[in-house]
Amino acid sequence: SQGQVITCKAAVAWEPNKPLVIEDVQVAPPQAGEVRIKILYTALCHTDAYTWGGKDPEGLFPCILGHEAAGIVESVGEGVTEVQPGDHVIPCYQAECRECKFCKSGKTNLCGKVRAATGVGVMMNDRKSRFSINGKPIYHFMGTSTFSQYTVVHDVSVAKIDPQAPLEKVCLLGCGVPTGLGAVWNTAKVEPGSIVAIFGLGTVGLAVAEGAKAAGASRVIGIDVDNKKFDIAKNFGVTEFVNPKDHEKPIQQVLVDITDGGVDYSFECIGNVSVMRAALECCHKGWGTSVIVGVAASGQEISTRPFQLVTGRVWKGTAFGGFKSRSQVPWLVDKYLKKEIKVDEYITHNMTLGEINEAFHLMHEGGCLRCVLSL
Ligand code: NAD
Ligand code: AHE
Ligand code: ZN
Repeated sequence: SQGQVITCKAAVAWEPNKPLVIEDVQVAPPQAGEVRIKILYTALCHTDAYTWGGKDPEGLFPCILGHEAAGIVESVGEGVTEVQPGDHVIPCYQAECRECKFCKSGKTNLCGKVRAATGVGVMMNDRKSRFSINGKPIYHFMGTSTFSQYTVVHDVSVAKIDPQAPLEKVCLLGCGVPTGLGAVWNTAKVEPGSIVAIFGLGTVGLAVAEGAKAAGASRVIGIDVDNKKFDIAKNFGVTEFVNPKDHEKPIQQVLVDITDGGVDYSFECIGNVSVMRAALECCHKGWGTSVIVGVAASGQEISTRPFQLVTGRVWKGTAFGGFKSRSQVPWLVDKYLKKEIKVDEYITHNMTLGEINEAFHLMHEGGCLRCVLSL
């Protein structure tokens, strides 16, 4: 099939909030600097639901969503040297070219090489999509579009991994788990003995808990509106649970009261701007740092009294946990193979691509962390 158009099944989002439709999609061959991947497994992340829900200012329709996946390289375009057909890979929505101003700064994992194209659903070369249905173009999403049996991505967005790793598990290392671990290890740099608060105990929040435990945090306080989360959260390192609904006082006050003045580090893993404010304001005066991980809807803005920052609290954010994708995803896969990080524990459901709409519904149920679809 190299050099040929492939027709395969993909879940197409025609319009915001309308059920995805499994369509026969034509996937063009990879051009220079591009890689065509046979996707074998993809999970659903809350960000897919956010874009599908019309809340993403970069959301374009019709598109093929999906960004947490694993597969095998089918073919490569001209000039691609780092992967070849047969390689096991994880697509990375945060690219790493190692040449741009961002990559060379040593200060960030963000990469500037292809971001302008991935933000508008096309490929860099010709600013066109490689997906079409009977000649009608379908937009890419986040430079990954993994809800398709075949996808085309930029070579700077492909992490080559150990072929012994089970793809049906390590697909999670494409987003949620690294984001939570990295928020703790790379962005906040939590020290042993720290008090940590985590708002939102989905996959991202639980990975923050796992990272905090590994970093030697003395207390890991999980905050969620769903009581069912606590039993699950204990297995990931959460030591205390607070449900804001059980309290009359603002949640930041509750946390300040139980921590002798506030937490050392807090993480917002929901995407709710009023919770982001609470997460900042529950931090200890003088040094407490709050990391925004959740993605807020279009038009939403954060606010607090500037005095919160004047008195030493720090507000930060993180994308993909600050991990350099092509370099560090293979390292995370190796850590999983050595049983140094969890992955299996976040997978609560397994389904097929054809059941993707049910999988999206499951995301709103407390019992679902990650649902992995086989393609
Ligand atoms: P999820 O839906 O599985 O988890 C969210 C949790 O928040 C749920 O347990 C829910 O009960 C809880 N919650 C909702 N409202 C709450 C409230 N007001 N107070 C307390 N808890 C509340 O989502 P996820 O897949 O874990 O993703 C979490 C967030 O992180 C999303 O916004 C997602 O878009 C974002 N995200 C960001 C990055 C990044 O790189 N920055 C990467 C992955 C995901
Ligand atoms: N498109 C949105 C922002 C979405 C967003 O912030 N995405 C995160 C990853 S979420 C993964 O589940 C991210 O990495 N952002 C950095 C980047 O380069 O996109 C908007 O508001 O426009
Ligand atoms: Zn994600």
